[in-house]
Amino acid sequence: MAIERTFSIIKPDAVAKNLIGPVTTKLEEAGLRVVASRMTKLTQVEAQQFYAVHSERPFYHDLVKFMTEGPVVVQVLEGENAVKKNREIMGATNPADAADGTIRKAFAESIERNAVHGSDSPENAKIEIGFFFSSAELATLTR
Ligand code: IDP
Ligand code: MG
Repeated sequence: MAIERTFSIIKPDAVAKNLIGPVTTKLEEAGLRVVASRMTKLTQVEAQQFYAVHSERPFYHDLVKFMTEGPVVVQVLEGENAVKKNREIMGATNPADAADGTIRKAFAESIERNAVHGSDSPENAKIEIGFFFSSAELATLTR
């Protein structure tokens, strides 16, 4: 398996609870390397566009509100099988279903306020990385 990249967001709930370090440690301990990282506050339009795939879902409006309530950390993670590895260390969407040792089991409050986002496929990882990081910026930051 070649080295792959995925996209991660440390969501407003986790940032507000001072958990940037502990969340990033879990990612690093899982074998993922942070190759780009930036704190930002999503605008309503950014959150709407980022989660456009969920626009018909009943939770969409609240999700956009949550994702814009405070700063987030957007990251590019690199490693073998990074997309799958990140999904594993994140845990299930609903923390009640998340396995022991996962980020959501340890830090998430609810199915909505669940600490982290992670791309669900290599194709979406590319799209999501491109949403937040320019290719010039990534080229500069790559080891
Ligand atoms: P994922 O983040 O595990 O990939 P998705 O189904 O893609 O889960 O949902 C995106 C985000 O929308 C979730 O991480 C969570 O913040 C929110 N969400 C998903 N399902 C629900 C729900 O049933 N109620 C409230 N919020 C939800
Ligand atoms: Mg998803």
